Amino acid sequence: MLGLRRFVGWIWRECRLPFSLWALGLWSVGSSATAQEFQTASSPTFDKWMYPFEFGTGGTRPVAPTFASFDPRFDTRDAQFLMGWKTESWVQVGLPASRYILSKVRLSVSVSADQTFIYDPTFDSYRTYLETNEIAWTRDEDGGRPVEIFGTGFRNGLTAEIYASESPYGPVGGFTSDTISVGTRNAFAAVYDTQGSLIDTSNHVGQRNANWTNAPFEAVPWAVGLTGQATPGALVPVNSIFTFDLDLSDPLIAGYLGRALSAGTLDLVLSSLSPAQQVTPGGTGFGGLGSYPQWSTRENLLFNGPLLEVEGTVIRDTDSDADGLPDDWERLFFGDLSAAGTGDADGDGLLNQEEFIAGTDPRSVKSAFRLTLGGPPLQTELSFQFAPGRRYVVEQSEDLFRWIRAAGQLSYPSRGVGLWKADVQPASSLFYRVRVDEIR
Ligand SMILES: [Ca+2]
Ligand SMILES: [Ca+2]
Ligand SMILES: [Ca+2]
Ligand SMILES: [Ca+2]
Repeated sequence: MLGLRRFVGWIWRECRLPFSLWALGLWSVGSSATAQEFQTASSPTFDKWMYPFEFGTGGTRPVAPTFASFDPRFDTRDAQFLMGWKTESWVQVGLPASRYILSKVRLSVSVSADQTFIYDPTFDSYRTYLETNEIAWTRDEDGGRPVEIFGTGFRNGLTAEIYASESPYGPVGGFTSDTISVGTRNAFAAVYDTQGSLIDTSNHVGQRNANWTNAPFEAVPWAVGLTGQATPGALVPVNSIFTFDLDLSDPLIAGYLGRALSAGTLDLVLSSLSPAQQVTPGGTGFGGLGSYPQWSTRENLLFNGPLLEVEGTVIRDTDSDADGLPDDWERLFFGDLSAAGTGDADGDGLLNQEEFIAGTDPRSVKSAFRLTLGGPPLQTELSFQFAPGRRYVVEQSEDLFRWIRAAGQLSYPSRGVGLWKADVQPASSLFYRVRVDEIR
């Protein structure tokens, strides 16, 4: 009798603060300085043109074109532009990713060649890049292709911490094979999938190659480049500045940035699926030589190289009034240290200390860590608001005493929504709780 089964949602608002570790002496006591805001404008520590035939010049050349190839031997995002920053001079490193609360992350990059591509300030669906005879194909209604910013993924043993200007593009050799660059490059433009994993978006519009069998998928960039120096649909003049404001309202993107600041290394990839040839499936190439932009790198002597502006607030561990709320967090949300960890300033039933841990706004009833229980027959679905830089663990119990980790799958189907799904046994009655932790 499915209709009689009853599932009760339960929230485990984990209160094991890092401060308890701190009290044991594992954390050094910081200064009580009041300035927790930070602001920086920085050139990349290194930048690199990522193209299979760059033959060692990728890190030193003054110009980085971005374009697509629809040749099945190459990644569709054939030429990408990687930029990396060491961040330790901007803000203290080593805090949990959740402690870097960002208000602005803006990249500015200048165009180093005159009128080589059409300005498109809006996202183009992957469907507009497919072959016109494919069912999912739709026409690209606006001229040109947007310039896009993505996160950076690494493979072949490389990581953001060790990757540098002289690091190899990909595995050595293979230039005569069919696998020159399909899904092999060491650093690549990446997005989060709905499981919260960072995945390669170099071939998301489809790749007719046995080495890349993924179906096409939508990959929404973290920012689209805008300029005031060209009109949409028109050619872009040399020295135009494109700005990219990263979408900080997406907790997955904010989490990526928080982890980068925690680790002290931030990498971003600039990319555009601009046609490198006249004939582009579903595309809007013009003329006969392709239509793609060229960007000034930090080595460029004529034009300004890339610049990244980052503004935010960092929440350090110091809790001078010992109420379980870091001073910086109290000041950010309340302006002073008068709030108490056990208070509930917005009356939403979540203590200020719980809102700190869950990454919710202690001044807003609408912002709270709550579970919603639902799902079709024989399935349980738990959904909740999720915040950047945190880990969520679902547990279940039959009696509210003995808890075990629940078998199910957590996903992030839409912005800011965590959704956990599991099959359930008929005639059982279970309690669930979700624990949220900062990621150290
Ligand atoms: Ca377009
Ligand atoms: Ca405090
Ligand atoms: Ca509250
Ligand atoms: Ca709240």
